[in-house]
Amino acid sequence: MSASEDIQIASPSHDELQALALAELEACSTDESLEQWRIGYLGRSGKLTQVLRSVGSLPVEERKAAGAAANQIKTLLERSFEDRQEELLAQRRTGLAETERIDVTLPGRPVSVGRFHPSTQIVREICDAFASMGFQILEGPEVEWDRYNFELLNIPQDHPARDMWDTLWIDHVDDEGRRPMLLRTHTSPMQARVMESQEPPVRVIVPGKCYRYEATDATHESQFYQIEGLAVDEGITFAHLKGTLYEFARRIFGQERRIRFRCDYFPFVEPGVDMSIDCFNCQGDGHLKDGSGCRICKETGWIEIMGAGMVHPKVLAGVGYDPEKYTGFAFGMGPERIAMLKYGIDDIRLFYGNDIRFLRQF
Ligand code: FA5
Repeated sequence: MSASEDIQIASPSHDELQALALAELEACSTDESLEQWRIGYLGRSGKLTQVLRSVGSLPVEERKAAGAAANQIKTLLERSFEDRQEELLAQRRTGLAETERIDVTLPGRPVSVGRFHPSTQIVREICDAFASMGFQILEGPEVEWDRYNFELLNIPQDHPARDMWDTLWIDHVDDEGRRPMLLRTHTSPMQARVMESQEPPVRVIVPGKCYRYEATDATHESQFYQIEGLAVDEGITFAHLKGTLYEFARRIFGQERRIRFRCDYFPFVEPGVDMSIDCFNCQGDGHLKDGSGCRICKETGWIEIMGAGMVHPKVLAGVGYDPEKYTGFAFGMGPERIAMLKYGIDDIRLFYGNDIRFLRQF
């Protein structure tokens, strides 16, 4: 094919080339196809570039018109190419605005934040109440010696009172064939530890885990918290114990609470008592307004919350305090039981059941 046959600038074949180029351009819908189109028409060996190149080989009289016509097409195609590029970009932006649209009016997704375990919360609440009355907060070992858990608390070897605490013993035997270590069954061993390490006046609160070899039920766990209280000084009387626990009960259960002490037996206190508060659910009546029996206090009007008493002189003497000079009071309570009363929880096993639905409520 000769150059003049090939290049017919003003001829219909160039109109066709232009029409074909524009139609193909219109069909390009991706960056890749657009680039292919550009290479195919405007690239170094593109169809239009070839046309332009061949203008030089035309007869002189045709060259000017042919060159002008080819340049016109080139300008048109270049502009069309840019327009199409813009169009595709705009389309993509509109698509993005649709697919990645943010509805600022939607309510936010709740962020799940951690919180303290209900046992920790109630332990802290109780400790705060005593701290504000001037008690110092201390902690002690959970693996304990028989000596502190029992002996120094006036519970010698083979004393029947040991049966009050079903004990988990550590598998270690001493020279006399006895097992001297255990998981503490109460926080009372800290009474002896504190008194051994400091002189009166003593005023401490000891929160901590305790363990008992016990079948679990709605009110008993084999691991649970206790909070111990101890105050020793010259002239401490039972009235101080009553006043302190009265104040505590009112802070935790409300200003209207009444308290009741009844005789109870613990080898390390004399006299020993259990303390109850009047039931906040039925206001001490045993029955609710609709006449139904109160479940919380089992219709008695009273709820037992702790053991307490005046520190036994033998315990004071055992740690080197002079029982003629010093007196003291002590008490021990189960914070989970207190949380159960306060929040109407009917099974203590929920505390260690790891059910997130329960834990989230606190
Ligand atoms: C004692 O452990 C004494 N050390 C308390 C004490 C201290 C008396 C100082 C006098 C002076 P008791 O075994 O009753 O007492 O336990 C005290 C509290 O711990 C109970 O009132 C109860 O709230 C809690 N508790 C006892 N056993 C369990 C258990 N298995 N599960 C959950 N809480 C328990």
